[in-house]
Amino acid sequence: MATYAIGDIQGCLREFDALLERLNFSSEDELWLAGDLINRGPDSLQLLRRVKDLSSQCQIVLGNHDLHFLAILFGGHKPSGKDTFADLLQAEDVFEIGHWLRKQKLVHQAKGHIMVHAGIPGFWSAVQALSYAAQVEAVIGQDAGDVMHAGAVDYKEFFAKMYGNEPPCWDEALGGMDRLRIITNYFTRMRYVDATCAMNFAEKGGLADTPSGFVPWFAQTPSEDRAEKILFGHWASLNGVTHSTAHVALDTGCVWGRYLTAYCLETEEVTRQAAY
Ligand SMILES: [Mn+2]
Repeated sequence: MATYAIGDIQGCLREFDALLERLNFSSEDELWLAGDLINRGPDSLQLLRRVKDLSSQCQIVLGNHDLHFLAILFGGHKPSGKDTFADLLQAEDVFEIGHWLRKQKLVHQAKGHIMVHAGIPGFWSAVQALSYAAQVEAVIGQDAGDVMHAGAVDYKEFFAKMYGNEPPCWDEALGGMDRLRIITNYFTRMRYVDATCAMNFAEKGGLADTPSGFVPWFAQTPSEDRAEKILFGHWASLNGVTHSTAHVALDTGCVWGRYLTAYCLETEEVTRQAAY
């Protein structure tokens, strides 16, 4: 039995299938997907149907592109010109897929590893990160029967108000949508952070492009010794390089013509499938 973590698939179904074949992926194995399952690539609908069929042996954390789809489906937003999931939005099972997708996590911890789409700020312990993730997961994954406190945000309101770069910094005192938005931004959009814990959303280059006054989130000194290795996607221009054995960058830019990467948690072996 093996556990394989795979980075941003972004609708690259052919490469995903080829990678699973290369791994001899079987019903005994487990798959961890680091988010951005869809968008920019060609087969978002079929990819989500495939992953949903595999969900009994799959752990998924949501990425910014997955949340973007949910914000269109449930939050009243419109697709942008760059989106490539028109097939998904028009599918007869789009709501079945959407309700299943919004039940997925933002952070997953097991087997000595933590998986998240973008990253975990150094100023949060693993326990804090999991508890903040759970606060957002409870909102976006809400069930019809859940009891709502007065003034609480429901999932449709979350997806309607999800977008934005504010507030800029974490503060334990934040509440409501401001608190949910900054937690979501750290877990799904972060690359570089400054000393005030603010994110830089403009720069998307690699380590050599780190803006003045910022560091890559994984280069921050963590507030505690982390027991877990962190697996993350989102940052294709790192091309798998973090210079840190405690941080595994899984997004190797398949949708940009490079590779889809699988990392085996038990052996640390990396398997790559070139983009078609
Ligand atoms: Mn992303």
